[in-house]
Amino acid sequence: MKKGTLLVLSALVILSLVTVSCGAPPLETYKFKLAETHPKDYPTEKADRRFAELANTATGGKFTVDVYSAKQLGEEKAALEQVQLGAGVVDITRVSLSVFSSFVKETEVMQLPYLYRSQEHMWNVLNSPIGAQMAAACEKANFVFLCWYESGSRNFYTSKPVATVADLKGMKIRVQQAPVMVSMVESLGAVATPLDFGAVYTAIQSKTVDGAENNWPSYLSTKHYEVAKYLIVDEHTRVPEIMVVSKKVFDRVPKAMQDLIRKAAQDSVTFQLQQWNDYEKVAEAEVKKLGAIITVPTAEQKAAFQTAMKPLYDKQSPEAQKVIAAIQAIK
Ligand code: GTR
Repeated sequence: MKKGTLLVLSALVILSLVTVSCGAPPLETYKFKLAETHPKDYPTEKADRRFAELANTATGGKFTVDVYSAKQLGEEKAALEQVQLGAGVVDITRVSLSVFSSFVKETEVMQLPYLYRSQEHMWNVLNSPIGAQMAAACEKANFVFLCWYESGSRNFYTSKPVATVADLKGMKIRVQQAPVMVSMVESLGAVATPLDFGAVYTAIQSKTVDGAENNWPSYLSTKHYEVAKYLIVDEHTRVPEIMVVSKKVFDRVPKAMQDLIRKAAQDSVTFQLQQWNDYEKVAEAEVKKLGAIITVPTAEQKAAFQTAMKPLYDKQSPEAQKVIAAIQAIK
């Protein structure tokens, strides 16, 4: 090798060593995919995007979340399976705790009918050590908890008029894929049909089922009011929404960045709650305008729903009974 060439090469080696030792730390960036079942601008979808924005800003652009709404990455159960697997198809998902509970048994208790006295009570529970206990339980199933979101209360709606518990007897009701939801509908003498969210409209239309149950915003966004226009405001459950990230994927993110991501998720909660409370009222008014026939049960009729669902509490394990008692004791 010529002397000149050798000199140039040595200079390049020295230069690169200087760059490595004195230069900026390696720029490592992460891009996660988030699966959301709801369409664009639904309160949870808006909150997913707020979380993505907050996390991106907090990490100086190093962490990006792409939100795939309207089940582009699959229905909730399938999305959870992917998150659990951690193969990079779905990294984060926002789902209903009902669907989630079949993956993390401890959380089942959090969706029992008439468990929370109000929205405020539910949030006091979620923000208490019980909420933290549920969040920690996710890790055993390869999920890392990010945050809870609001989802209001759920009512039954059917293609035939329903005013009392007795009217539901023998009716086929779609439920989320969750054992507690199946037992709940069975406790009313109805037949539970677990189905994916996206299959419900056609199932009612084709008379595979006689009805379903959900909150006001989902009743509107899915247009279920078109095929099941009788809604009874029995408010049987308050089921929190949950956002989780794949443990396998999240473990690859540096600890300091993980903390910023968790904080960003927490910081999106107030925004989601506000969006929810506003949209819930809009949705209720809208479905009424669009022809839904709403029955508000008397206190006595509503109590009959509660009484019919009581056996579900007795069926709970001793550990779940303890959680129920602790929840009831929270103000
Ligand atoms: C909605 C919830 C969805 C989905 C749906 C269902 O209220 O936001 O995530 O679980 O209910 O009934 O499948």
